[in-house]
Amino acid sequence: MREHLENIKTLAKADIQATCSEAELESVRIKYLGKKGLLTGILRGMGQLSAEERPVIGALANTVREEVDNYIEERSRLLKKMELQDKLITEKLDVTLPANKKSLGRLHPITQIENRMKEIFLGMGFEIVEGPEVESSYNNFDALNAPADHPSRDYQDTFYITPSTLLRTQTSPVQIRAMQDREPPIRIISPGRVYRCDEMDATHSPMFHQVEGLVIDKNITMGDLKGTLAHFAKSLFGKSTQTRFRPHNFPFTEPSAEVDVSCFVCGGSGCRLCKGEGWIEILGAGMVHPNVLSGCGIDPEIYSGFAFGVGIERVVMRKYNIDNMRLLFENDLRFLQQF
Ligand code: 2NL
Repeated sequence: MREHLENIKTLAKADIQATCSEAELESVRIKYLGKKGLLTGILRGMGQLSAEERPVIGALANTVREEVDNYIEERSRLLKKMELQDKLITEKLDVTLPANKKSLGRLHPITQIENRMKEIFLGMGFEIVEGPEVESSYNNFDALNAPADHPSRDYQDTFYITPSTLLRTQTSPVQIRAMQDREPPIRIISPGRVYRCDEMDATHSPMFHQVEGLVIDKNITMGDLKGTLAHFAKSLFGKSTQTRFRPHNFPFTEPSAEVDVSCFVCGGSGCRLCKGEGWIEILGAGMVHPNVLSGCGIDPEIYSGFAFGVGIERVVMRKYNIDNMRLLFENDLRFLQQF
């Protein structure tokens, strides 16, 4: 019996040392110390022993039981310690790793340039005025001295809503409203969306953006127009930018001009951007036609004024050397994130 108990102790010790987890250890505990366990069985069978043997074997069995119990506890402590160490290694957190960058987003290049233009004109004392994109054909054409047969009035070129309402083809009607409503002096710019019946291609879009400007006062001359646009060009493209006026014709201005700026890449010597010209066209401008003034209730004998219009997309494309207008409207972040 003594030998049997010693064997059980040795076996239990080996079993305990072979366990790798608390769960395994628990099943070993049940195998030896559980209700139907090997040691429990022996302690239960003590009654069959002789009176001399009983206390000796009983004491030994209890010692073995205590020893097995101690082994289990010792093993349990070790397993817990190993488990913790394992966790510390596998669940290691490197707090020095750089955090995931949160992208802040930015303004669309058209909005950026529009804001810059507003800033420049605000600096010269202009007021920003906005107006409706759905306009009367009177404000969009008649008030601007467009003859009845002017090609821009054509249904092919303008989005009409009814014969007398349309999507504005420029922001001039905003300035017409200002002249109808106010007394000079007037010094305003009107930025916004405009619409023309054009197929989307590399240089056209049925919707684009414009900033128009208007100054009406006594003694306003072409000199004021040139000075204003020269300052605008230098502010937008750099101090050394030169401005050139070429004669042109608009129904709403007389005289009229197309305005070029010296190429901001080559400075005027000729390069790929300006196609060897040294100059880049960015504006249309002129002195407000007397018919336009009188049509809005302003006496052209007392007042004179200048007006100009600039397409924002065109400036953005020139400034950043973008060869396809579609890129500005596709909202591909890989493109937009460059600005
Ligand atoms: C262009 C450039 C221009 C105007 C717009 C204007 C507005 C009023 C009266 C007179 Cl209320 N003119 N705007 C003047 C010259 C040019 O736009 O290339 N347009 C086709």
